[in-house]
Amino acid sequence: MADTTPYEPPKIWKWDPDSGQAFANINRPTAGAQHEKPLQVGKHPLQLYSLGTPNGVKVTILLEELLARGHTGAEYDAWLVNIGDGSQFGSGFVSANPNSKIPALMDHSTAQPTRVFESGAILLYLAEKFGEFVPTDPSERAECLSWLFWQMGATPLLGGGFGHFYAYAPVKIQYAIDRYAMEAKRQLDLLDKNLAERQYICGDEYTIADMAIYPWYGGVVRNLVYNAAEFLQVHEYTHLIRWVEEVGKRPAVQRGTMVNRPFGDKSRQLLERHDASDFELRTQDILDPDPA
Ligand SMILES: N[C@@H](CCC(=O)N[C@@H](CS)C(=O)NCC(=O)O)C(=O)O
Repeated sequence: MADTTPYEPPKIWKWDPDSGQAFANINRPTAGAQHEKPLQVGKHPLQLYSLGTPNGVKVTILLEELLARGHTGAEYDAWLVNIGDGSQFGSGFVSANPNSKIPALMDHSTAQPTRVFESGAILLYLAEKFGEFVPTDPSERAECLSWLFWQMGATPLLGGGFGHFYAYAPVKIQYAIDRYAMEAKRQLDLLDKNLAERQYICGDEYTIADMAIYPWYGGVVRNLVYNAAEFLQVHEYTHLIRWVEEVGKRPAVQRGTMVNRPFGDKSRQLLERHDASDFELRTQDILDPDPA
């Protein structure tokens, strides 16, 4: 348990691997590979290395949406990266993403394989590659990219700020929780007000901005992350709830949120995805059934 007495920072910060911080086993103050491990490569041009967290499922939702629109070139292999055991620090993964965080994409359809990291960059790369889910009209495109970049900048305050101090920190610090609960509610109110006037985040069209924002803010509204729905009084955000329900019903969203998911209901866990039939044939309730 961390010390709760007032903290006077030393002149020079030093890393304490036994600090008792949440995620202390994987976090460290350096970047780069920590062990040798090549990446696995499957049969499709697109190789995704990920985990079914909100950042991971943004990409699998888009890939499933592209396939639903008939883009067979969006077929992909999705490999599970277990960030709890440090797989993000393997040499192969680090060559795909030097930042050591899921998701990472390798596109083998280019002359030399193209690496893409940061979920927002992956969404934009794929949307541009297939000419879908990102508007071409300059004003509409600017609106879409504004909300996409908003999500990438805003959500660390929701997750790394509010979620960390409310749900994960070993001590509850009122100053930190107050600060980030205020910001979390401000963000929820912003989305609610935007969605009071529009069907989707950027207007009438469903875009990569919806796919980026849904996994995080849908998770909060549905109480799937941080167990804070009551604390944040999420029922107040009725327009946001309407949109979450609408997006959540899309078949591609249902499929995308199953990929690389090693937790929750076994019938919704597809640990690796290599073929469209895997959703019917290779979920964990089938591969690893509970004893009768
Ligand atoms: N800004 C990055 C954030 C990615 C991220 O934070 N991924 C987390 C899981 S959701 C991760 O891989 N954490 C492992 C670690 O920090 O070591 C993105 O959107 O791609």
